[in-house]
Amino acid sequence: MAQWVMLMCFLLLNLEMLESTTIMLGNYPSVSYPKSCKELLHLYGCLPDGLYFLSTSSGTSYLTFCDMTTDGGGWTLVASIHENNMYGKCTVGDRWSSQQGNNENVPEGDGNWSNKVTFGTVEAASSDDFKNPGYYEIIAEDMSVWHVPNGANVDNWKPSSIFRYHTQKNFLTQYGGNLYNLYKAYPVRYNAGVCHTNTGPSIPIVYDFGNDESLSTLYGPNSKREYEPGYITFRAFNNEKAALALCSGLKPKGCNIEHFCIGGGGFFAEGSGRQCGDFAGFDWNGYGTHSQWSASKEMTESVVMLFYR
Ligand SMILES: *[C@@H]1O[C@H](CO)[C@@H](O)[C@H](O)[C@H]1NC(C)=O
Ligand SMILES: [Ca+2]
Ligand SMILES: [Ca+2]
Repeated sequence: MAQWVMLMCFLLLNLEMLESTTIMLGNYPSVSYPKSCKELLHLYGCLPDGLYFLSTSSGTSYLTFCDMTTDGGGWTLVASIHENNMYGKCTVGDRWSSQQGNNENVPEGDGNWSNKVTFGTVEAASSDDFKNPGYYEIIAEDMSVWHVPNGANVDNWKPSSIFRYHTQKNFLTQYGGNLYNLYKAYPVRYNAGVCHTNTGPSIPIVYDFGNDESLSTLYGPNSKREYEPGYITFRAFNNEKAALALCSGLKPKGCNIEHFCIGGGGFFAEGSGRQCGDFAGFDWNGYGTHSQWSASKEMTESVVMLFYR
């Protein structure tokens, strides 16, 4: 039975690929594409992972990556968080925290977690920050996350991922259907709350590559006693009330979360700015050393890709 489904899928795929060449030929402004990879997959029934055009409700088209196979497929890449310079603390390239220096007067940076500013291109999503209109346009139910080595080619993103997982209980429905709305409710702003009391949602995950143990090879050994693996957590505060946007693969238990959570507001009180940046305090005990609080080199040099379905 499963073999027949696979064969049908394969035949369909080849037919559709022939057809899709004509669609792709003219990317005219009047051409309207589906709004998400999920819609696209529903239209075709079966498609390979890869780059596809999508349209916003106002008719703008954009190219992004669709994961059409994991857990039934239909996952739209909407963002990537890339650390271009761990030594540059809230400087150029820290779009998911602040490019304006560690500054108490800019508690939210420019708020890219909860605004409609877009940046980057899908082809460069493993080499720089990426955010497309899907981030705030698509109304989704679940998320998937990939940690992809910096600079990997599109075809290699999935096979080279060091960690991949997804959620499966439609949690986004409760938070406005996407991160744009979720972060409106849980602002990534310094001093908007305190550790534990004001932690945002922690959602259980299903691993697609990796397991509970992988986390301890990726985040520092001291971090291990500060989290519970098997979750994705949105907006949490550290001991000094710095806001971090996303804790990938875990739920914080302790308050030294800057060593395993990413993104953030514009101010980190501890260490005079040493924790300000897209990957916060991943290098607290040296760059990529994987000793004490420092994340591994593998983790420090991998981009975090966010998908919706
Ligand atoms: C948000 O992204 C824009 C576009 O790249 C950038 O100009 C801005 O500085 C970013 N915000 C922060 C806080 O870095
Ligand atoms: Ca960045
Ligand atoms: Ca940085």
